[in-house]
This record gives sequence, C-alpha cells and structure tokens, in this order.
Amino acid sequence: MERTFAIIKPDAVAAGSAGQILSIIEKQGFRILGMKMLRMRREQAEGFYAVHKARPFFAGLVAFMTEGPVVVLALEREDAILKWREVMGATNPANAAEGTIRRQFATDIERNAVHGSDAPETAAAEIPFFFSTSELL
Ligand code: 3AN
Repeated sequence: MERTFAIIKPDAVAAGSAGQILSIIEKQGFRILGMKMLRMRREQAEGFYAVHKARPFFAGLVAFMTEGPVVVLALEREDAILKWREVMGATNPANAAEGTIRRQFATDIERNAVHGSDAPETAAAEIPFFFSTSELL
C-alpha cells in the first residue's frame, strides 16, 4: 500500500465539481485517509509550492491557490502516486487523455482542477504539510 496527497483546487471546488471528483477517487479504489476543506493562506501556498518559487508562474499560482476553498486529501492505494497521476491526467488539460479528471474539469495549465504528489518523497512531505498523524484514519 502507498500513500499520496491530493488537492481539489479552488477552480473545481468553485465549479461544484468536488463531489464528482471525490466519487472518481472512490471508484478508482483509493481509500480516503484524511480529508478537509480549507482556504490556504498565502504563506501556506508559498510554502507548499516552494519548489516552483523561481518559476514565472509562481505568483499567479499562489494567487490562484488562495482564491477560494480547496479540499485536501490523503489517499491510500496500491501504486497510489502513479495511479492518482494517471487519473488526474497531464498538467496541461490540452494534453490530458480522454476520461482523466483534468480533461473533464480543468480550464488551463494553471487552473487545472487537481494536484497530486509526483514521488514518494513528495507525498511524504505533502501529507504532513496539511495533516497531523491523528487526522489520518
Ligand atoms: P503537476 O501539478 O502536474 O505536478 P507541476 O508540479 O509542474 O504540475 O506544477 C504545479 C502547478 O503549477 C500546476 N498544477 C499548475 O497549477 C501550475 N503550473 C505548472 N506549469 C505552469 C505554467 N506553465 N503556467 C501556469 N501554471 C503552471
């Protein structure tokens, strides 16, 4: 069993798509270990996306991620990291395969509906960024 970290981003929550995305997550066999809705503070978004600090899209990304509520999730499944990235689809929805979440719900490369950890080290850092051990059931 492997764990991954996911976010239903402000665009998808505002569009009323959180329920449909959660339904896909459950149908794809992920167990929800932790889930909460929150609005990220600026420092929180900057910290979460610190690896992208030097990128030209950083300021826009932080503004987007703080514009409204998100749903953060700790998920468990066999091959959770790879599987969740497969279910999400490519970062740019224009390149996302048919049937993926981003193909269905994303607007563009920035407003792309969902986040997922890209490696075991990332998941191991991202889950405790939002959840304490006692919040993972
Ligand atoms: P992913 O979310 O697929 O792992 P990353 O880690 O490369 O993609 O990018 C993190 C987030 O930064 C993306 N989900 C997207 O919201 C935003 N982003 C990435 N590349 C761009 C870009 N070229 N222009 C605007 N936003 C971007």
